[in-house]
Amino acid sequence: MHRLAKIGLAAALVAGVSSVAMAQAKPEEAIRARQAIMRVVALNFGPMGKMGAGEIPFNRDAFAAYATRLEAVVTMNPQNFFVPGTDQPVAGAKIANFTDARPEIWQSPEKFKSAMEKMQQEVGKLARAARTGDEKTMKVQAGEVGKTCKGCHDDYRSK
Ligand code: ASC
Repeated sequence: MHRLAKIGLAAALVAGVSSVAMAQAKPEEAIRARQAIMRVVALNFGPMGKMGAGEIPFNRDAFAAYATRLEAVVTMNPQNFFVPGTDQPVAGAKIANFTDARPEIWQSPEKFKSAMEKMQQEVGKLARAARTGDEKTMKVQAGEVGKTCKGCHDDYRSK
C-alpha cells in the first residue's frame, strides 16, 4: 500500500474509534464516557482559564503542558457519546446514573455538533498559541476557549 494511502487509512481508523466505541456502548457507559472526558477537559482547561483571567500566576511551561494535553483529549470527541436514549438517567444503571445534558442536544444534534467542533478548533488554536510561547497570545486564546465552554454549558447543560 502507498504511504499516503496508509496514512489516510490510519486517520480514518482513528476518527472512527470513538464512534465504533460509542455504537457498542450501553447508554450508561456512553454517559460515563462523556462525563469522564469532560472532567479531564475541565482539569486541563481550568488552570489555563484561571491564568488567562489573571486568577493564578502565569506559568508558561505548565500552560503549554495543559494545552498539549487538552488538544489530545478533545480528539476523543465527547460529542459522539451523546447518543440517543442518554438524555435521561438510565434505570437500573450501575454507573453514571445521572446526566445534566439538556434535551436541546437531541432536538438539534447538528447544532450541538458544530458547537462542539468549534470548541475543538479553538482548543487547537490554544495549543498552537502555547507553542508560540507568547504570554499575551496564550491568555487571549484561553479566553476564547472559555467562551466556547460557557456557550455550550449555557445552551446544553442544566443549571
Ligand atoms: C473551566 C470549566 C468550565 C469552563 C467554564 C468557562 O475551567 O471547568 O466549565 O472553564 O467555566 O466559562
